[in-house]
This record gives sequence, structure tokens and C-alpha cells, in this order.
Amino acid sequence: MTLTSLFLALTAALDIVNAFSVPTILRDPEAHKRALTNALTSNGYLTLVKRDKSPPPKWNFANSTTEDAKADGSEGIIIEPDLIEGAPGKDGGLVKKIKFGPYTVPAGAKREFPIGAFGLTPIEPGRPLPCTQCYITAMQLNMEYEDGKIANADTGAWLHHVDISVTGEDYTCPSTILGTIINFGDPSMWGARIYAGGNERVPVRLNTNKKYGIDPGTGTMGGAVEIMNQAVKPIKVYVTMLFEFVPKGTAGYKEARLVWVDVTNCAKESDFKPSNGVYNKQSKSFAMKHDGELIFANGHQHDGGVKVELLVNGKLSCTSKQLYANRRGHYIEPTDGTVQKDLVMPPNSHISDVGVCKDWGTVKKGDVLSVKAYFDGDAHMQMMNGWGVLEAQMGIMWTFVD
Ligand SMILES: [Cu+2]
Repeated sequence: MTLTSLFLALTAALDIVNAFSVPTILRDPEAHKRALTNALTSNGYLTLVKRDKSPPPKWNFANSTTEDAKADGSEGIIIEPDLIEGAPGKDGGLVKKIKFGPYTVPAGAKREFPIGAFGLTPIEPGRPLPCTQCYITAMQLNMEYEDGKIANADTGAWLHHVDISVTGEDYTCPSTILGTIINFGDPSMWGARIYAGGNERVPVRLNTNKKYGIDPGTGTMGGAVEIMNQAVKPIKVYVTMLFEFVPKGTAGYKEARLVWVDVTNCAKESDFKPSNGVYNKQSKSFAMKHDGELIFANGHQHDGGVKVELLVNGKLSCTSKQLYANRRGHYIEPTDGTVQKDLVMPPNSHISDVGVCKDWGTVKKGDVLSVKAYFDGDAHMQMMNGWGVLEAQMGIMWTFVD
């Protein structure tokens, strides 16, 4: 068996496993309904109603950077403005859109798709890079339909997870292709991860006050996307990435890297089993391999998440708060029957943005990084699958360091 056929066989096997284990949300709609009703009456909805009477924290509905915002996220909220395709980038940069897909997802199902495989096999040659001899200074993901309209919760399209990697070695979790395949790990794990995101679709910018960018090298781009369809009909969508970049020779620009700090450490994936109510989860420690500036960080959690903290040598360094606001719209499921009724969550149940940290300090080689994620399933209802089991949670700080 060649490596290529092994890869394809395993990809196919993974798809079969997914087909049976993943579209849980609709396996038994009645069970989901019961579970949702339980959740509604036991905590989530009642709390949400209460919240309507006593206002939620001010930052919960921030639509732009607040006046009291601190660089380390400890006070207020820093909102990174969305990237705009075709608009002029900073320092003469260009903003280019790359589309992955189309991906078709059946009604009520969740599917994972690999995005190329870094040119390691002739059949999975990877995807062309957005640029070469360049620095990627900003990135943002999104999802759209064939006609370019946004695909989000208001049409049942849920962008569960996207990981983008380039050829190279990951900073925190260097892994081999064989090890990743044997573990059924996320395909992005065998490259250098440069961006990841969920349905909050948060832009990353590395050149706000200083001049940094990711050097994508000369290889290819790959990774994985995971999409969930809560609509009553199948959906056909494209996952998009906006890349802003400058030529490598642009005055003053230097390379930055993604340091992925995850409560699951270097597990095959970032998913972990959630609890009910209020809880938190902390990662092991990871030692920095070089001195660097802390340029940008955004925390990632699923609905129910409150905030993610980055700790350096055990001391709080960056706080990234999860926002249940609606800065860009599209985050409320309709009740007109186009989205499965049992999957409609109360308005403002979904994380639609996060507060980020920017240019807030430095780290030294040997400094120990860890991440702690806080959850409150009473204040923010967590998602549930068709058997009434809570969907997986995550707690990650995507930290960019030069
Ligand atoms: Cu996630």
C-alpha cells in the first residue's frame, strides 16, 4: 500500500466514522427536544430571562473597542476590525480571498473535510499559498454560499472549526504525518498551524502597532474544516479566508509565529468533554523556545465559554473574553421552520466575537506558558447533541509571537 492510498483509505474511513458518529444532533430529534427542554428549564433559559432584567456585563455586547480597553484584555474589550476584500491593506498590503470547497453537508449533520495535505501526495497536493515571498499580516475566516451570501446560524450553517497550516513544523505540537494518521488527528497537525477559528470568525492582525507577519514559506497550505448544518435542507457552502499581506522586502517587517496554547495540550484534537454549570480547565505548561514579543492573542471556546486566560510563569498575561453580542449579525436562528426547530437556541446564545490582546509585552526563552479556560453553562447555554449529551468544548489561546 502506498502512502497515498493509505492516506485516502484512512480519509475515507474517517468519513464513514464521521457519518455514523457525528451527525448526532438529529439522530433523535425528540431526545434533543427533551434534552433542550431540560436545559431550558434547569438553567440556560431561566438565566437568560433573568439576564434580561439585570443587564449582562457591559463587554458582553461590545461592538467596537471600548474606551477602557487595556492591551492585555484585563479591562474592557479590544475588538479587531473585520478585513474587507479588495480594500487597501496597511503599509501597502493587499487583501486576497481564498475559497475552500464547495462542501455539501446533509440536513442535521456535522462533517469534517481535509484541505489538501501539504503536497505530500500527488492526489492531495495542498492548496496554493495566498502569496509567496511575503508576510501575512492579517487573516480572517468566513463561510458563504455559492452566491456569496454569508452562511451562518441564521440559515443553519455553523462553521464549527477551521485550521490552516503551511508546510513546516508546528511550534507547540510538532507532529509527523504518520503519527497524525495513526491517531486520527486533525490533518492540520502535521504542518505549522498559522490560523484557526470557529463560528466567531475573529480577524487576527499582526501589524497594528508593530510590523509583523507570518512567512508562509514556499510550500503549500492545508488543514481541515468542520461544518455543521442545522437547516432542514442540505447546504452547499464555501469556507473563505481573507489574507492581508505585504511583500517580504517591505521596510521594517519581521516574521511572527502562531504559538497554539490549548487546554488539551497536544491531543489529537482540541475537543474535550464539558461539564455542567460553572467550571474551568487548565493546560499543562509549555516552555517558550525563544525570546519574543507578544503581538496578538485570541481565545477560543464554544457556547458556554466566558473567557480564556494566558498565563506566563503562572501569572496572568492576557485575558480574552467571549462575546455573545452580534457585531456582524447572522447569529440568531430563525423560528420560521428553515432551521430545525429543536436546534433553535434562544437569541444571544452564540459566541459571535471575542476580545483580543494586542502588543502587551514580551516573553523570554524558558518562560512557561499555560492556558486556563472558564465556562458558565448556567449563564450561557452549552450546545447539546441528539442524545442530550453536551457537545465538546474547547479552550485555546491562539498566541502570536515574533
Ligand atoms: Cu472549537
